[in-house]
Amino acid sequence: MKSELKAAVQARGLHLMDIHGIGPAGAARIIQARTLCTSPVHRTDRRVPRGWPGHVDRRAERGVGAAGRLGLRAHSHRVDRPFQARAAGRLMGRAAGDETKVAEMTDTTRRRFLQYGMAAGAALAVPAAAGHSSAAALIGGPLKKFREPLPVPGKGIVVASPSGTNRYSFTLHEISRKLHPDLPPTPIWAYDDGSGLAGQAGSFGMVIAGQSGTPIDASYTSHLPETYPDWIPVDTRLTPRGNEVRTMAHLHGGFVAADSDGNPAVTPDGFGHGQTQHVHYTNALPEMPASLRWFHDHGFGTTRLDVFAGLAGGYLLHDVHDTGTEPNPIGVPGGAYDIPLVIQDRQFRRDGKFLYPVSDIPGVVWIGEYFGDHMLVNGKVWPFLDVEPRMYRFRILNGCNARIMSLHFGGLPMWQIGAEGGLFDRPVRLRRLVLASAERADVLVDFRGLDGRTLYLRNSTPAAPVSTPAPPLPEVMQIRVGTHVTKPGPKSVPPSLPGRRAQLHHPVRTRYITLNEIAAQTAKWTLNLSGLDFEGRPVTETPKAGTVEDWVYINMTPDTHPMHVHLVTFQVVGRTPFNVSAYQAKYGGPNGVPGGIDPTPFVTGPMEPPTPDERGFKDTAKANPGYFLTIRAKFDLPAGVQAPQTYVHHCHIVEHEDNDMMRPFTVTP
Ligand SMILES: [Cu+2]
Repeated sequence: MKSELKAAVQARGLHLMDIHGIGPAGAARIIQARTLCTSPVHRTDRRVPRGWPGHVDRRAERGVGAAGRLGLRAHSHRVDRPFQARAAGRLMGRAAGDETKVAEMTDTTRRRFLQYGMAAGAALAVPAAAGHSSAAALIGGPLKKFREPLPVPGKGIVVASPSGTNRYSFTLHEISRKLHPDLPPTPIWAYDDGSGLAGQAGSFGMVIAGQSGTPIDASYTSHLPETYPDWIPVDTRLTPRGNEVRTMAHLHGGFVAADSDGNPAVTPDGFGHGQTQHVHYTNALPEMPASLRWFHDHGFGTTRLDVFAGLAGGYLLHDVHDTGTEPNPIGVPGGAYDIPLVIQDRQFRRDGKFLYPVSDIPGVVWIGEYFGDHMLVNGKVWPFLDVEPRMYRFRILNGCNARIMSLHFGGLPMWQIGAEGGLFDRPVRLRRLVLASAERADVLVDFRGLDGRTLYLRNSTPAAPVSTPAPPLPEVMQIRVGTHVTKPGPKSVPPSLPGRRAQLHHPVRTRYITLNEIAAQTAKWTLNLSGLDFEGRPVTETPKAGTVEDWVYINMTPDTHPMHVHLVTFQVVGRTPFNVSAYQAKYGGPNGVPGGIDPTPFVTGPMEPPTPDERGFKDTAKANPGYFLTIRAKFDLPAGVQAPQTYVHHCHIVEHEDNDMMRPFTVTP
């Protein structure tokens, strides 16, 4: 075993000490985990089934028959342990505080913690009660905080230059940047607008600024390597072409034709080295008003890795009301006082590379969730921001793979003026902002009267019923309030806004979609929607173009899942508590509870209305454990786009999405 370890170390170009902040014992654990994963099993060859857009039959050339594929795809008949045991363990732990939390944890949660702790450790003190000593052996600590300024558009974040009128030509390639003064340069994957990215300071470095109502054509040409480098651990059971890099840009929140969406139901193989993806972004109104959307990679089975590697950018739309300038006609801060905050957690190796741990389950590389022990904002580790004592607008995006954050400015009030789908009709006052992966909030914060003070943007564990296995990572960013005001800006928060309250009517149909986790902690660990994996046929969600539907996401797991629907923005109707165990007992099967079964007979209380921050249209919403989430959307297609069009909906914990908590849906004529 020792010589195998050594060989694995050499094969992967690793050194026992090359992981930032950990000692040899921790490193050995990681390398051991990697060693166990050098011969991944091919669970499937992934492609789109016959009859779907994008289907190509390659069985003959690969010599893989349908039967063989089905055999490999067969799910375990072992059903995950009952909901209550795990949820209760989680809740008890949370109530009792961090120390007992680990002791009370169920195996699932403990393993997730240790997975994180092995590599990171510093943020966690795992007590001996957990039965593992490796975390205690970890040494070192996280990097020093608040050493570098926050990159902002035009200063550290590149505002994309068009290559023609309303046209952008991006290349994807690997660059490296120092994300912290004490780290060696970190290799990252980036979208290059042709500028060469000299203006990119960190790992998040690009924003497209567009105008609502004006379409944009874009192309993405891959200059990435043909195969994944050692720091990006692919689980080839989940990918269409093994270790080949196959990327695909998706405009998150885009109202676009299916073939411009960047989704794996249309283009399962994605785009490889030298290939170009061409897209047309409508920016159509009313679907795409002034707002922060984002574009990021959506490679089939590798979204978590490609986004982790850096393939994400901002997509900022302005319109005649919300110009982004100062003075802004809607009475909110603009210009240099309108700042995107893209928050992402990461782990680092000692050589500066991002670290993505691998599973310690034999044959498995994929892990259930990726949590970092360093917080990056706009691509820099724990930055600081100098502000003037006046009002600011922050457009906050949770760009983490899996972390759900409860953000606050140390008790300062926040006024939320919009969410994923654009501005609200009026501001909403908040003290905390709970954002799951891909959720966004447009907020005003007033620093008047705080001259000379140092404040912090902090993160805490979200309150129930939100549930996440994320280890704590409390600090996000430092805010240094100066004493001089260059431009005074708005004096008060505007009483109303030219945005929309989400209020849709007359759903023609209700669809019931279950969220299941199967065979956790085994080699057959997967998650699914409605008991079907991504390739499972037929396409079960088939809304008719132009109609309104209610979709009910029924959470059978102990964790919160942020559910994202492509194409549409939606109204959160509410969340209803129900008896998960009874529903599971009556309808559960080897792949969880199938879809289509109304859980109403199992409700245990009234529907809870949307939270204040869910006032407007959203494209991602939290499905909490113990509840079913009802959303309502109008399934329009862009002008000139004919049904049928196939998109996807999925959990935006990208690890879950990559391991099948994703399904196609087809907008039908
Ligand atoms: Cu999920």
